[in-house]
Amino acid sequence: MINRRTFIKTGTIGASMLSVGGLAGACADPRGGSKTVNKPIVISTWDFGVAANRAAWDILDAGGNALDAVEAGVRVPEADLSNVTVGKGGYPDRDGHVTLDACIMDDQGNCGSVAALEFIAHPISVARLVMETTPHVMLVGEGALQFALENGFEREELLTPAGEAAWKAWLKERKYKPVVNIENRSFGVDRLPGNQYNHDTIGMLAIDSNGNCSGACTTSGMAFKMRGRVGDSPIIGAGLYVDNEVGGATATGVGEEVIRTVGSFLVVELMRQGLSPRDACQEAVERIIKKKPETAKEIQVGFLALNKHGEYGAFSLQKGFSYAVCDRQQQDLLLDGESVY
Ligand code: SD4
Repeated sequence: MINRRTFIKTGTIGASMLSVGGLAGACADPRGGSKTVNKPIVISTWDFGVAANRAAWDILDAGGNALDAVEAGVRVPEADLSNVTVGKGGYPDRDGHVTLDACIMDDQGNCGSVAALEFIAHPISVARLVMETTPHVMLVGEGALQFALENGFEREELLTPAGEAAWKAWLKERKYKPVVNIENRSFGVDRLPGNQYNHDTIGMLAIDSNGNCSGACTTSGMAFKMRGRVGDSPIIGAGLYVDNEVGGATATGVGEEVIRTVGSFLVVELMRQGLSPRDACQEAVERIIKKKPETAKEIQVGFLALNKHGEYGAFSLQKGFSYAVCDRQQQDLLLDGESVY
């Protein structure tokens, strides 16, 4: 069954009606003709995407580029201590260590990534530095920390008293079972420490006024994961993928299933074949069900996509996957994507 709940907090139109922005330009349509481009635009996952989009929008609105916008945007939840699974304040792994994953990708196909990074509050900026100053794409663990410190990032404790309390509560039962939609504040789930199982990622995609697309993705991953566990979020093609000819996609939810299907790359390739962002996301979700039908009933995975025309869409396994949109027409739009269950 397809569920659709659409909350428009401000603004006028929903994703299905979207096509043009106030300062639209023309763009070659691979299927022939030319299509109006809705730009600039930024979209991101979950309720906290609204605040993150605002920071990105400030840059886009001033004519800045999409790469700067997505980095600035996702730094907002990274710095938000009330957010228990992105950046500082994120829940730790099962041994009490907060480890962060992030990646970033620009319109030239450049990308950078860090995984299992400790003691650095803004992994997205470290990922960008990996992209821009090293011959590599990905640094992990100790090496990523060393690189960050050598480049002037401050070493700080990321485990907050709230995170520690949640971890100690979790230790009593030691059960690893991610809760569906814990990210969605309007979904009636208490996000405070008593709520033991948490997962949460911000994925953000933007097109700037030059029509160029970039994306960023950052998370502390699944709460109480095994030490050393890395999810989809820092993996290019899984948690995030951008191809400036087509658009971009990002994922949230149980990363193991996203990695198995190379989800974000799949969404972008499906858009290349002509699918709308929403339909491409649906197809990627259905691929997960096809591979693991029983697991898929129990978990959440959501995809969010933006094509070169500035059209966007989302689809998830379970209902309740919210995403935020900001363009010339509406700055604080919060929508709920469709879902399978
Ligand atoms: C992970 N995909 O580490 C992340 C977690 C997440 O919403 O997105 N939660 O698997």
